[in-house]
Amino acid sequence: MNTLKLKEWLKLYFIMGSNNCTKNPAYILTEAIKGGITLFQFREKGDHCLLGEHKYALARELQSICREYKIPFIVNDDIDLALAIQADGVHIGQDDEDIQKVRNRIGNMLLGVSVHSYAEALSAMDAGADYFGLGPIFPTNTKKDAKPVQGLSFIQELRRKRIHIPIVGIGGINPQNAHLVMDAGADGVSVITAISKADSPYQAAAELKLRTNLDYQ
Ligand code: 3NM
Repeated sequence: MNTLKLKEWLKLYFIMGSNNCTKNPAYILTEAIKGGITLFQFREKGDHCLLGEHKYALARELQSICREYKIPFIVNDDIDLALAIQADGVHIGQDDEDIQKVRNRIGNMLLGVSVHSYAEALSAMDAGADYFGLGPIFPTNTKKDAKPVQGLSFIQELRRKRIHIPIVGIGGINPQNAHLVMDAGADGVSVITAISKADSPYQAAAELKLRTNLDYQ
């Protein structure tokens, strides 16, 4: 897909599943969109997550909100779900289905891949990834099996090695530190808690937007 458009989509990348929410997920997503998120990933994973038809129903509900506001809707990991509801894309990790196989199954849909080393980045690119998620940049409690904190240096390393594929940072990103991730060379920031558990998801998204556009000093 067009790289410039993809980079616009990735700027403020909000991820959420029902177990990341202390309020109604549809309400949080709508507020986050109004605050300025540019893409949404449905990630129904971990303790107490919804399964089967309940998961499917929430995906449809959140997808319809994204469609109303013209925000791309990406599904984490669950390729069958993404295909069944015609999502705009999928995001997978290294422990999920083989990247090349996923690319073959989804055709031209957007494909994001989490990578943790230069070697993983090269093979994900070869297999057809459209963008990378790099993390955890800062400490996070949200993902139980997160790798050790990478800091900003992995983003800088990939840029130094002339990897030009779009990159989003993930893990512990909030309005106070988001500008550091952009300064390191990322095209966008992905957040869960900073928006999903904020008192005002609208305000949190608006602050992140301001700071990822680097209007903020
Ligand atoms: N992936 P929060 S860290 C889903 O390092 C996820 O690949 C990570 O949540 C990775 O914004 C992470 O609440 C959790 O820290 C991000």
